Amino acid sequence: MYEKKSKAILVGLNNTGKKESIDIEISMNELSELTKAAGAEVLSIAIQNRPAVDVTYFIGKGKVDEIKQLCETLEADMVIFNDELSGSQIRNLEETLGVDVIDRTALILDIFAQRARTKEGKLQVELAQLKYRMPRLIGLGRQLSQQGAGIGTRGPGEKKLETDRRHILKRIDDIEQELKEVKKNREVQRGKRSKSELPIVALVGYTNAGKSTLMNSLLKMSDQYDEAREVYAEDMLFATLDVSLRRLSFPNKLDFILTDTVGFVSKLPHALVNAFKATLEEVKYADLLIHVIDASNEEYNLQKQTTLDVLRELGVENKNIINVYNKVDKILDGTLLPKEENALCISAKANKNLDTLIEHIRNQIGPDIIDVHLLIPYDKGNLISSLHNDGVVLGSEYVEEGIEVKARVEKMYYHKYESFNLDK
Ligand SMILES: Nc1nc2c(ncn2[C@@H]2O[C@H](COP(=O)(O)OP(=O)(O)OP(=O)(O)O)[C@@H](O)[C@H]2O)c(=O)[nH]1
Ligand SMILES: [Mg+2]
Repeated sequence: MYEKKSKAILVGLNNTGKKESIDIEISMNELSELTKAAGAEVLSIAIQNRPAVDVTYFIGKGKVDEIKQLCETLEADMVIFNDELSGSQIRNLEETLGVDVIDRTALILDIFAQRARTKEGKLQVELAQLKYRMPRLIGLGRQLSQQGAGIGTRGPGEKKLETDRRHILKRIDDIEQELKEVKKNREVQRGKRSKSELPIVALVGYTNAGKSTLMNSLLKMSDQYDEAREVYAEDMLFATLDVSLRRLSFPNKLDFILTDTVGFVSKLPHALVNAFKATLEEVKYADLLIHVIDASNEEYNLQKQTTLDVLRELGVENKNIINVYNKVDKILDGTLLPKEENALCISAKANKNLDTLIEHIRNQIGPDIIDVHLLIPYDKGNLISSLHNDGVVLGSEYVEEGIEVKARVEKMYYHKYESFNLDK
């Protein structure tokens, strides 16, 4: 790893025309979280109000001079821009400021480069990085000439990134070939899985919303719990990069595959979304999506919208979705949350309302017919006759506490009998 922690000044452009913009503030806060996730320290945040982008410096020259001063005073060694810069803007800014300059995209790519673990993940990140670099080679002179260059120049697995255009093109080609192979493999796996005909439920949502925590909690409640099957969940952006699939079974034949995957963030670089399309394909094949929303985050509406935008980009916005408002243990007044159809409030960490979530999942993908083993008390004898209408009675026996019945009921009527089910 790098011995010295980079110290960064963040710069954002507010071109909304309004003097104060909440959007830019939210966006800068997020940039600050991303910077920390990459392992750097945020010294200061600067915003320029300006109607249009400056071709040479992205922001106005006066502001550049101001930031140069700030860099010297605070001893910053890096400036991070909230928007994508061109190669020549990077070069001009670095020449004037005398420190490394990177943009939001390079920052996100850097976090991904640090986190990628599987071969596929690493290849996807490297591909996205190379595609980002190709048109910017001219601007990356300073960073690449430095020893032990930091954020924005590392490749997955600490590999030094290519700097020669011809080599880059060759490498892009090689990676694309390799990814094709990986994809073939994945299709074979998927083929096998679809033969088993288990429905697929995919967790989606903003990064840090609690997807992996929810996966672990559901795993614990299922019949197949084993600590070794837990996935990594941590309080940091992009804790998960690779897809994990786990088979879960619950009583009454609710059997499905749950997938956990990379979270989203606003302005997710295009190159990255493209590179991760193969990974995200798991979402495409899902029968049901669970959209995990961090209800304790003030910006949850914006985060929700961002997730929906990425889903649209992937062409999966029309799937059945259950919205789960997570982390309700952290908020004081859950009643303020929106009342929507197909939505519920849960706490993945404190195991709140997960039973209800499982029933929601059952309603969407569970078997249409449920096998039941009931013990109906004698004073509820009328249920036996309604059972004949709602399903098929397979056998019954009179015992001391009531009538024991084995039957098959249609899912839509199951709620009437649920509390008498001995197998529950
Ligand atoms: N208080 C509280 N914290 C939660 C809850 N669910 C998750 N967290 C915490 O939120 C943080 C992020 O959780 P993860 O499960 O890693 O989130 P994720 O959506 O998988 O995030 P990425 O993989 O980074 O996209 C962890 O510190 C969790 O412990 C919850 O219901 N309540
Ligand atoms: Mg995760």
